[in-house]
Amino acid sequence: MTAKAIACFRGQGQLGIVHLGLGAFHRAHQAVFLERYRQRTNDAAWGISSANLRSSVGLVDALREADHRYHVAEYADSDTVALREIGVIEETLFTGRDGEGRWSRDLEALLTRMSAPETRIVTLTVTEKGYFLSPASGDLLIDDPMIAFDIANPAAPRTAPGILVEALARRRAADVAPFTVLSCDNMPDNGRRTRAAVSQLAARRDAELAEWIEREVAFPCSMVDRIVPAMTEADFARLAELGVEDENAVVCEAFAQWVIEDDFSQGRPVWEADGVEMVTDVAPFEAMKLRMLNGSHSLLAYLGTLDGIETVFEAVSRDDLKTLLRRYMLEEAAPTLAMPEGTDLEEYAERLVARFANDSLRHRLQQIAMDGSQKLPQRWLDGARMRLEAGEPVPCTTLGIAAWIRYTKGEDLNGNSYPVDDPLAERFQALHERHGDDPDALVRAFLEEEAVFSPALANASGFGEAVTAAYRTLTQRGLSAALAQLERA
Ligand code: NAI
Ligand code: CS2
Repeated sequence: MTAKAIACFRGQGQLGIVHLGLGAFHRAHQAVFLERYRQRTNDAAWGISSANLRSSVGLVDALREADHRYHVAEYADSDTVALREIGVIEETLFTGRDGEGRWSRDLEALLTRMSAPETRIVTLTVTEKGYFLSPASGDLLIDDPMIAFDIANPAAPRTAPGILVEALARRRAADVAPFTVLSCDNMPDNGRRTRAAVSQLAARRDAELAEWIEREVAFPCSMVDRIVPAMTEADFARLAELGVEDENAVVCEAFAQWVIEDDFSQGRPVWEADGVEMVTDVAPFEAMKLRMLNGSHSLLAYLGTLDGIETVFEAVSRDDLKTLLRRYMLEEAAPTLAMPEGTDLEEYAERLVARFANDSLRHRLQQIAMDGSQKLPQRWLDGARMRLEAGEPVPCTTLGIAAWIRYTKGEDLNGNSYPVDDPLAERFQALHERHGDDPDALVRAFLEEEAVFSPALANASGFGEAVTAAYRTLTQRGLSAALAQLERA
C-alpha cells in the first residue's frame, strides 16, 4: 500500500475494531487482512485501535512516532519478498506497567474506545496465558494475583478478561449493544474459552451482567495461521538492504490463513474477497492446524533445543527430524481429526514441511518452546488421549513429552543453560531439583501436574512407563539415538 493510499483514510472513518495484544502476529496477520480489505473497498469503518496490556510500551510509542505506519515483509523464500506498508492501525495504547512501575497509563482511553458504539469488534492475541484459564480444566485461575486484582478492582482492570468485562459493563449501563469478541490465539475453541474467562470473571462482579454477557455477546471462534517469528537484528539488516529502515517492521512467511465462525452481532468487514474464510464451524480447522502444525513445531522446539539447534529451518533440515514430523503428523495427529470430505491431510503435511523449510525465516525454537504448559494440551495431549483410548500408540508424542520434561530443566543435553519461559517454570524447576536423579519419579511427578496433564492421559495404561523409557534414551544416549530407536519401533 502506498503512503498516499494510507493517508486518504486517516481520520476519515471509524475505529470499528479494538485489538488487545499489539504483537508481531497481529501486525503481520489481522492488520494485513484489514489493510487489504480497506484498500480494495474504500470502507473506512474498520480502522484498528491496538493496545498492549502487559509489555512493549516502546512499540506503542514508536508506532505513534511513526504516524502508526509500519512495514510487513512477506518472504516466500530468501529470494522472494513482498513488502507492504500498513496504516490500518490508527491508534496505539498501553495499559501495562511502565518503567516507573505505574500501571494503566492509557486504560481510560482504551475503555472509552471499547465503550464507543462505533467499536463493533474486539480481537485478541494475548498468548494462551493471557486468558488466565487452566489449560487442563478451562476454569478461570481466580487465585492468580492478576485475576485477584481485577476481582477486587473491576473498574481498573489489568487483564484481558478484566478489560473486556469492564468495557461490556459500561456498554450495558449506557444501553449500547455489545461488541463481538474474536480471539485470534492458538487455542482450540478459542471463542468459547474467551467466553468462559469473561463470563466467570463477570459472575464474580454482578450476576445480571454475567447473564447479559451470556445472552447478548458473540464470541466466535477462529483459526489463524501465519508464521511470524520475533524480529532479529539479521531481519532488520535484511530490510535495510531493501531500503526499509523501520523499527516497527515485521517479517513473516508469504502464507496466511484466517478461518472464522460467522457470528458477528454488530456486523463485520465483508472480507471474504481478501482471503478470510467465513464458516459455521471452525473446530475441524483449528484441530488440524493446532495438532499438525503447532504439534510439529513443538516437537522441533523441544527435541531441537536439547540438541543445541536454534531455528526451525535448521531442525527440519535434519532428515531424522523431518521423518519424525511426517510420522507424527500422519500416524498420530491426522487419525484424531474429523475433516470435511476431500481434505487431503497428506498434502497438508507436505505443505507444512515446506513452510518449515522456508530458509528466509529465522524462527527460533526457543520462541516456540515458551509457555509449553499452556500449549501442549491442545497440540499433543488431547490427540494422544484420543489415540490411547482407542488402543493406538503415540511413540512420537511420547518422545516429545519426554523432551519437554527435560527441556524444563533449563539445560540442554550438552550442558548449556537457557531460561525457561513458562508460567509454571518455577514448579517444574522444583520437580527437577526433587526428582532429577530418578527418571521414574520425575516423569510421574510431571504427569501428576493436573494443570497440564488430564488424569485420563496421565493414568493411561503404559503411558508413564513409555515416557520414562523415552526420557532415559534421550538423556542417556542423545537425540539421534532416540530418533533411530523410534524409527525401528
Ligand atoms: P509477541 O510476543 O509479538 O506478542 C505477544 C502479545 O501478547 C504482546 O502484545 C504481549 O503484550 C501480549 N501478552 C503476553 N502475555 C500477556 C498477558 N498475560 N496478558 C495480556 N497480554 C499479554 O507474540 P506474537 O507473535 O504476536 O504471538 C501472539 C499470539 O498470537 C501467540 O501466542 C499465538 O496465540 C498467536 N499466533 C502467533 C503466531 C506467530 O507465528 N507468531 C501465529 C499464529 C498465532
Ligand atoms: C508457534 C506458533 O510460537 C509458537 O508456538 O508454533 O506461533 C506458529 O508460528 C503459528 O501458530 C503459525 O501459524
